[in-house]
Amino acid sequence: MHKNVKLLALTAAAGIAVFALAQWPVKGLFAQLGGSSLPAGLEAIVASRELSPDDVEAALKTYVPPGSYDEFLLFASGGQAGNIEVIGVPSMRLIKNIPVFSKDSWQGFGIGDDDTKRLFKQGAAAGQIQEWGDVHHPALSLTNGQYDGQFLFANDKANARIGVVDLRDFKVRQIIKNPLIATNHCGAKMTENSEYYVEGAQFGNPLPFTEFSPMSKYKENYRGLATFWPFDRASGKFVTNRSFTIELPPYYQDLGGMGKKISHGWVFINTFNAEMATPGALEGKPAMEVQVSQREMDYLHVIHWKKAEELLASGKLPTRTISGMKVVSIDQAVKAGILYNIPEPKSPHGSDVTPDGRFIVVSGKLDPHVTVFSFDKIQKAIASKSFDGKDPFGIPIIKFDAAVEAQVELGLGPLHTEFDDKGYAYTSMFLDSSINKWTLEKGPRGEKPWSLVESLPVHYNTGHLTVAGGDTTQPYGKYLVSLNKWSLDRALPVGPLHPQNLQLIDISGEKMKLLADAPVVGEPHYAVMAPAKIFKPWKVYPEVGLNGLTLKKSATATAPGQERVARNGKDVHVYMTAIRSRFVPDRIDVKQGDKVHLHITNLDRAEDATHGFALSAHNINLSMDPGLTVDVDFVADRSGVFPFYCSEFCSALHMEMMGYLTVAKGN
Ligand code: K7E
Ligand code: CUA
Repeated sequence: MHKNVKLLALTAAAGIAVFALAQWPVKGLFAQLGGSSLPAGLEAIVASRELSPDDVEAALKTYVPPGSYDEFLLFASGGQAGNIEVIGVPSMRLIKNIPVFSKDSWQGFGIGDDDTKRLFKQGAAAGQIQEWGDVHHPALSLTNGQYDGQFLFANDKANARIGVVDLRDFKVRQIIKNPLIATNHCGAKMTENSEYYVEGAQFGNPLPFTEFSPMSKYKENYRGLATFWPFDRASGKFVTNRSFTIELPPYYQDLGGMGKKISHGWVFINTFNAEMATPGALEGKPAMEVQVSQREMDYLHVIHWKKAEELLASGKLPTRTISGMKVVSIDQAVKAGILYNIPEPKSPHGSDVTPDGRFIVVSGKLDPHVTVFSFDKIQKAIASKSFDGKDPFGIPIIKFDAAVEAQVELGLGPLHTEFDDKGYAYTSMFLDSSINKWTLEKGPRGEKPWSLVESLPVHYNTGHLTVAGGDTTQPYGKYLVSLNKWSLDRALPVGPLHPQNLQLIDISGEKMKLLADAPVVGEPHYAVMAPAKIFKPWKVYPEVGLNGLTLKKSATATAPGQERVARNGKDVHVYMTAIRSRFVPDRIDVKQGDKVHLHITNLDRAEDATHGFALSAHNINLSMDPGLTVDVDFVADRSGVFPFYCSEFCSALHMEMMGYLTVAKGN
């Protein structure tokens, strides 16, 4: 069956080639396949759909026959939708949504269950539960600088939080909130062996942000920072009480490039607003966009975190505790030789380290070049104290000329850079709406070093791009996805809010080739892409009665035959099981004012036998994957009769999988 499909596709390609020979200028694939005969019908399809040879080639390259799988998985940030979308490549089909900071009623995430309540509580900001997030930078866990398929991390720019997704079940296990800062950005990058997740602030604020200080004291009292959160692979969690933070000036810390191989132990975080401007439009101040673009240069922070870690371990680096966080002051960081600045051109954004760790590529949004710094030169400049004075906070400024390796003119609005397996670099050009391919120190096909090779238009205003493994020590290459901010005419009109547009680009050949448009939900920022085969997710949970958050046997798991209702004063505990196609018990009779604790165990062991639990008029929908025990608490505060039912169509008798909650009037 499978073989036949492939055979058909091949014959189709061959056949189309003949047709193409007759109709269009002959190119690539068609030239190679010419001479075969065209199966009946295919010629008509190509003609009626008005497909060009390029279209047909793209179709054949992206077509994944029914029942077959994609080669890569793309984890794309859903931006202010607060989620991560898992997309198959090359088909660009949405395979899964992972809710991280925002609710998702399909997965019963945040729709009443105790586990999400606990998670959201971990992620409370200034004491308030936040039910959404702004995901910018997903990151995969690394072993020796390469994706290991175990964990996925995502930052929430809006609330300076980080979520950990366990890739055994593609679910969030932990949300941490940085108590010092309101917003983050540079995060979502892991060190080479997932030792630390590095979180940088975005907008300056007093430390902590919950202390008021007037804007007029911005320079004195506002700060930025970089927090190093140690990740413990065994527990799959951040060990928050072992974190350390390096205080930074109140420039806006933006993206960070993580050192690799020879530069392992260092992180390179760019900043903007070295002007330290503050808003005040009504007081006659120019707009922030004007104030923040005054200077020719901002600063790239160069941080030796490995040395900080060592000095902290031996007690040689003084810290103070703020809001429970261990903070190294700017002064101490400078004194210890772990913090430097390098000037970087106008409105910097991306900071990306080459796979060999030798170069750091920085893009200034308002500079037509990308600037390439050499790690080796930075080391030499530090050793020889090749400094250009200090910034207002006493941080030594490494001489630009001493650190720069090359400036490559690419065009307008360069943002982010990634690398392929052949030695090319690719930069997203926001203003030019293109992906620009360029050479590093060697042109893989003999091109000039440090030079633009090719520019491919994208639609439109690309933000990030991602190459498969493009931020690791060993990129896979083959595919590149451009994550575009505007879509304009790229999708059928569906009202004034357009879908955002991802575009799949084939980078395996000499020329880049646009293969597909893929509209997505939410604002796409960064994405990471890895071969599907590195992931080994469970098909069902390994045992029955697991708690979905701890993955340990739940204290409230209920074995078949053990279903019961236990009343303790006003607390009513219901130990329920779900199995195709019934709930036991299927009637819950309580009095108004009772506190109901439902504990539902899905006893099914079959793959995909998920049950739901939707309770009318109580804002509750649970999702119980096979093996899970899910808990929910609520007060039966209104009298009445409330049906509950399974909200996953699980069997032929799914419609009958129901019950009633009856609430008698209290007195
Ligand atoms: Cu360029 Cu927040 Cu990564 Cu968006 S950031 S594009
Ligand atoms: Cu269980 Cu439908």
